[in-house]
Amino acid sequence: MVAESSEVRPTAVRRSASPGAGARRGRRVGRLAGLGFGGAALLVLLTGCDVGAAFGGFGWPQGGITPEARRMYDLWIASCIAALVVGLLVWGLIFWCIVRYRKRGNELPVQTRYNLPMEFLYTIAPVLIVAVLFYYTAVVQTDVVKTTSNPDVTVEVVAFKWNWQFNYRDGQGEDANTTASVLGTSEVIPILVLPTDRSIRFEETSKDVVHSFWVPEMLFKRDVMPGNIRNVFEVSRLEGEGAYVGRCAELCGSYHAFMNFELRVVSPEKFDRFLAAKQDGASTQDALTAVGEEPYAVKTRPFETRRTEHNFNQGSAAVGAGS
Ligand SMILES: [Cu+2]
Repeated sequence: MVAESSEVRPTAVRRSASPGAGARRGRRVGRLAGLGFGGAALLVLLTGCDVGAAFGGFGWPQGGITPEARRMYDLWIASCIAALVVGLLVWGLIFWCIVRYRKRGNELPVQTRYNLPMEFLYTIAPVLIVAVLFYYTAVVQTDVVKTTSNPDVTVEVVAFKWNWQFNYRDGQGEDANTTASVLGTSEVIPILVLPTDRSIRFEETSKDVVHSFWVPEMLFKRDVMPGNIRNVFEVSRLEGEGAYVGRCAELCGSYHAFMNFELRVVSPEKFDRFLAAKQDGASTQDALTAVGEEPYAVKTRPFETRRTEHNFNQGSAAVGAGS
């Protein structure tokens, strides 16, 4: 019985040329159609059509406030659609084969081997898919990390355990001068005020260990390194006025979770007035009030650091009380 079913009969192999050819053609046409549809979906999505919103962004955070954030979002959505198209095609073929070629008796089905066009197709198709994904990823990544020679605003981000300082600079690089500065403390969340519709360059440096500057709505974070490393990135513009929480996204010590700041995006006119007030010596809170903004952070608050306590468990008097 076993010997009989595993035996490949020459007649069966020969016969495969005619009935198998139709199935092969159909499958090839199906796969090519899937590829074509996937490519078309990728193109449509990369040109700005937001199908992803209907699917909750396929898990990607929505509501980006920079053109760069939107481009990354579009890339993710397009990649998900392409993956789904390929997935549906493959699942469809699997289930179709399960039903179409289920065991009907002891007769060995048509054996198809050394089918060169088929092997060529399932080697080339994945390579093509990866190449297309790689191409669009490289294009978007290059765009996101691109810097320009003359940004409208340059801000130096100084991270330290466990807070932030934001220095508004009159030029680029270490040699430029700070014209105004915002410094956070344990009691006051630092507010990074920036304008809409202007390109902004962030120059990051750390006083101690590695931190990471992260505003979730920018869909971007970049490590802030100590020493001579000055990490730089730019956003071509901020699109939505409002307040956005910012965080340190690199575990940097025991108070790492307390390193919040607030990004306050205001109109260019308000920003100019805010900066002028700061340069005249006003405090950040006074300057914010002067331009009609909330003086303190609205999206996050200072954490209870308990720095006066000898232990981290206020509810438990026994801990640390014996010394
Ligand atoms: Cu940190």
